[in-house]
Amino acid sequence: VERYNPKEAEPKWRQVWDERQLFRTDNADPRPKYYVLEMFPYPSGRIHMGHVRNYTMGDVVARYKRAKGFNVLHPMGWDAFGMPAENAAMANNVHPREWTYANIATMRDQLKSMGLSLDWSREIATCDPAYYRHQQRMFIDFLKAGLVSRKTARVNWDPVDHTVLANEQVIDGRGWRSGALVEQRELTQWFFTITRFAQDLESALDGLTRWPDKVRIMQKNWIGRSEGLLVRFALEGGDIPEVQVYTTRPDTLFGASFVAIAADHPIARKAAEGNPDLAAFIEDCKRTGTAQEIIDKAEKRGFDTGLKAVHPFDPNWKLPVYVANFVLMDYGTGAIFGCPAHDQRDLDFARAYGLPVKAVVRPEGADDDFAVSDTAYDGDGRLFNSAFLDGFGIPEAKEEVAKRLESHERDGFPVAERKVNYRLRDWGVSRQRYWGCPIPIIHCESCGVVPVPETDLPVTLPEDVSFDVPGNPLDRHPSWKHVACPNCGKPAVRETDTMDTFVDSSWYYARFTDPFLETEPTDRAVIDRWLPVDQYIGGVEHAILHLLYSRFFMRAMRATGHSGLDEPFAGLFTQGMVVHETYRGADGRWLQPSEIRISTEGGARRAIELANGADVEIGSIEKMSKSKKNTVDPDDIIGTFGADTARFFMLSDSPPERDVIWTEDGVQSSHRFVQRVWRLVNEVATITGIVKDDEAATELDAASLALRKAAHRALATAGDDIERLRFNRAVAQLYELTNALQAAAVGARQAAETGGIEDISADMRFALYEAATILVQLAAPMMPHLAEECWSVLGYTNLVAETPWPVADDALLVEDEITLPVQVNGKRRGDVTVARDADTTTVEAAVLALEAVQRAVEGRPIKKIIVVPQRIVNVVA
Ligand code: ANZ
Ligand code: ZN
Repeated sequence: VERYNPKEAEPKWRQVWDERQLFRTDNADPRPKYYVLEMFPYPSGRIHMGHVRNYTMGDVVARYKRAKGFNVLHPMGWDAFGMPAENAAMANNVHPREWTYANIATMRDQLKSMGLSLDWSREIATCDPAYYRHQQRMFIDFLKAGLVSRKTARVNWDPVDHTVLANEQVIDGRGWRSGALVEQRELTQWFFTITRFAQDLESALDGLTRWPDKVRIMQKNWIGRSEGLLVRFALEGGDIPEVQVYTTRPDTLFGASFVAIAADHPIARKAAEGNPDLAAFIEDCKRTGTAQEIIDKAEKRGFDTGLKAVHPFDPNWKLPVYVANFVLMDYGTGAIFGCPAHDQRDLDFARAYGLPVKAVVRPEGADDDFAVSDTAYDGDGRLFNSAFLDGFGIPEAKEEVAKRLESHERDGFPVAERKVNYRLRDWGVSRQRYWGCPIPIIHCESCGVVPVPETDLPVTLPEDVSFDVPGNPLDRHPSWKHVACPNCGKPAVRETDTMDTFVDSSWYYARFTDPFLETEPTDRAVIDRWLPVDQYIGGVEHAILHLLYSRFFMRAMRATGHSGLDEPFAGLFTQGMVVHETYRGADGRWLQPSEIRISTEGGARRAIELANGADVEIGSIEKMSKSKKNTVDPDDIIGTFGADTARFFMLSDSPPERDVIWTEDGVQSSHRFVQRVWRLVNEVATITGIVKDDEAATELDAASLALRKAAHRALATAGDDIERLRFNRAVAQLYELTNALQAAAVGARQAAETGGIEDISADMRFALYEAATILVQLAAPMMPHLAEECWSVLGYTNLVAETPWPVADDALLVEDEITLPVQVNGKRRGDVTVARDADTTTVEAAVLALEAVQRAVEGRPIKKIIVVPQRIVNVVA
């Protein structure tokens, strides 16, 4: 046969699928539903290998579930708002919309060339007013339900992108996109009150059993639940009577050596009046970021206010009160008591300011002079140096302190109160950018904040904007923001902030269930049937933000009647990255894989630069990235080898949760497999012709039976592997079946050479044809184009993509032979293979016939043979 030509076959089959609308999903289809979704792409320009891997995995699941009889929803869209479009506008003077839609067009074609079984009729782009009008509607619904708030807050300001960043978008003190050092600014911002659901977001994680543990742990840590105590300390030396601190370690109260408050704590502000040095210190503190990481790394600094805090268990014990840079205003109460012996931050602080360090918890077995020097002790142990707590364990001591202070009153109120705290903050969604969803609010001098009436939605972005100066183009647009107040009709201004693009991606999966609906974001009946997404697949880099925001959104949508569910994603899979070797030329330039050639001489790999023949340094294997130039363009691979080869390679080389190393050899070998399957299926078709099911013999000869067993075993195992997303193992099954089928086909051909093809037994023809059929069906989710081509070679007139998944015959899955170890006088001499149900006499005869046994017996008389059924045989001579 001719070589398989993907360039011809692939577009042909895609057209057939298209014409038959095979992957269009009907919401009214009564079959059980299966919703498989991959994280939708940002239209950055071109797809990369990470996309190829992600979407191939999802497509295998979609095609498999479709064959298993599910009504599958497998949609695709574009996370289309965001800064890069504006950056491109600034750099190349092209409108963000044009840039975005041009990229979408390119990437859509690229994705289509992969042969993904997507329902393209449901495609959405988040920058389309037909999408974001519903987001604006939900914003208003959330606002009315108290799930949106407007607060003045100190925010992270990116001086390069000229926008606010969420804490999560500040990495090592720098903007996650621009890399610029983040500054602090005081701004009025819109927030989603995600903290309302903190407790539920945390506790519901336990029910997400089909999520990776690591993702659940990351979310748990992010939400950061802690159980503690609010303790009131009386203050002396000023007008303010007391300060309330939050502590999770009330057991360490007898080790307290100071009280510290945040720079923007009201007491600090008050104390700074008439104390210019303190005022200057406070100003200085505010310049460091609000993100936890920045604070953890900064040097601990403080300023003594002169105030004294009275220890709650000893009126004569006075603690100094500092303003400290490591205490945050927006956590707990913005005030702490410091216990240096048992908290590292407090210890660093105490050492810097010469404060006492008194240990009150010591590990089991330590003696009375247990002390800490440079490292705080935060381990387990027993209380000492602690009055009535001496000898208590930590939990008991915590409980005792809580109980005593709770029942102790000052000025008619308990001195302490138990409190569960969360590290989670409300989600600031205001962005001072153009290319985002406008926040549908109008500010009126008389009426205040007025939501845009539903009939006026969507609030669309103006087209005529400029990007020649920094700042928000919406804000400086001459007319866009000036409107009449919907309430009183007086001149008013629009909100010029747009929403964080994470809002767009927090509900797109819900919109996919009915993207045609114009009047509402979602249809309750439809969304509640489709959601949760059965299998969500994407990168682990979204483990916290995107997934947490989506979980919040589902809850908020439920609270406002847009859905009846809490959790958007029942199953989550986080795939590994695509990595590749890096190359550097003699002058240190990064080189693309296509710019070099590798040769192997005497076992050593050497690389040269194609352009000049110079030596190239082969560097470490790293995530494909433009900066290191170690990328391979999916278009090149698909153009050269076809989509099926690229897909197959992505599935075959390593477990899907691990990184896969892209290598030229790997791609070549995947392509050889494509060709091999093609030749093999053609060979089988030639030998067998079309074999009908009813030609199955009841009693097959041994070789035919063995082939049938191999095929059914591969079928059962691979199906199970795909269910569990163990794609590389499913691939291994495909290889095994191919080997078995090839061996059988060669054997049959040899037998036929003496006679003619017509001399191949009916049994074998049946088994070959069946095995080839199963092989093609197993291959179909992974290499869908090749599978269709092979399917028609086998004479099937329908499409493999519309053929139900074959059912493995249980009778063929049982192993009916068994191998038992054989011992002679207690020493292992060999194995015997017998029928599973063989009787003792048969087993004995088979054992005695073994050459190894005869040699070991050396002619001595056999005293007895002990057969332990299914286990072992012992010969006593
Ligand atoms: C006394 C103490 C002694 C503390 C000790 C810890 C160890 P988590 O578990 O994360 O909730 N803290 C409270 N509010 C703070 C704020 N606004 N800024 C900085 N630190 C703050 O942490 C709770 C602990 O962090 C609290 O318990 C408090 O210090 C500190 F041996 O109180 B602890
Ligand atoms: Zn008004």
